Amino acid sequence: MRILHTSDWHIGHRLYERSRIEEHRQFLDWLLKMLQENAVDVLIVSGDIFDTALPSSEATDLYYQFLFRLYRETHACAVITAGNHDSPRNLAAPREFLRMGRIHVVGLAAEPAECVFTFPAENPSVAIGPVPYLSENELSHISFETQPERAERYRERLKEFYRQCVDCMPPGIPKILMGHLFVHGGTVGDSERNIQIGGATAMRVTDFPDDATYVALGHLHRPHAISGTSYLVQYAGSPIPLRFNEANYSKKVYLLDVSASGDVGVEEIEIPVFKKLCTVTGSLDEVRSSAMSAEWDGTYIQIQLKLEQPAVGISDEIREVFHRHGGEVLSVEVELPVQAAQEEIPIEEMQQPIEIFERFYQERFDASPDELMTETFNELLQLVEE
Ligand SMILES: [Mn+2]
Repeated sequence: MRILHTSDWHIGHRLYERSRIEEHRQFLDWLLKMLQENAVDVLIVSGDIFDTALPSSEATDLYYQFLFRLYRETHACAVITAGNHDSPRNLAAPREFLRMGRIHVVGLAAEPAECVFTFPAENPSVAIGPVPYLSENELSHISFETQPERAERYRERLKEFYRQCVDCMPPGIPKILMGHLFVHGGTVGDSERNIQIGGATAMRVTDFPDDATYVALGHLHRPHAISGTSYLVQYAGSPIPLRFNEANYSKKVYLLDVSASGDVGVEEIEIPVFKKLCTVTGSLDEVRSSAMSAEWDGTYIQIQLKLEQPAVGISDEIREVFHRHGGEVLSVEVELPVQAAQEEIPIEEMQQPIEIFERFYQERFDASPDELMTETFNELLQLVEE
């Protein structure tokens, strides 16, 4: 059984007001070719199909055109879940209709049994558990519950949900679970909205059932695996960089070869770069000279400019010089010298949270925290530790 795992398409995304629709169009064309060339049986997309809950007609059109071509030009089925960016109701609204085209969409899931699909229809050789993003807001309200208690309750609920989902699957066949959530140990960028790192919306990798075969995650935008289980648990990442700092690693999809006995072969397929994103850092002279010394055709550029003092009109000048060389500057960030030199202390050298707090306070407010402040911090710390 060949399964292709991808996630976090974020169709309709804009970067500094620039539409990314052409990049998404090229990605989906490329994906279709991959599905054909590799004779993929099931495409799984682990959430964040769209960038917003109410995507534009252009974004919606591109998505449904892709699904139509998937149906007509490949023999693949698809399993698609909602992520935290999607409206689960809107995404799943046409599900009965899409089912006729071998496309299964799960938006909201009240019951684990709703998250079980088997392929092929006759004589299934793999079960897929498309668990969508489950909002913490769906937890019933408990008065006087602390945030850590709530986070723990959420985690228990997810764990139980996955357990029951696997229990609903036919025995003896490989079990592929999907999820759109933060798993402890994951590498976080800055474009994944609405995750409370290390707090709520987080699971431990060992919370997934022992008898899973593979966990196909979405939510974090860098493709990477989380260690700690006997089977693979990995994020596919977003197919296009959603921020400049996502442009310095390759984007991927995972092609899985799942044998009847549950062995999983994984091939990482690198996604081509459809639009170059580049960050240029340096002094004004350095930035000017890099504008002139390279080919910038069609590149989106972010400038991190180091200045000795504020300078008026500098960003227009920089935009202009890159523009003359074919590049488009989307953002100019100016970095000015800070008053006091801030030496960096490696985190591992600071044993006590209170030391870190005092240091932070000193740097931020140029004074030591008073007794009340220190006391409050300690109280807070104790709460967190409990
Ligand atoms: Mn995402």
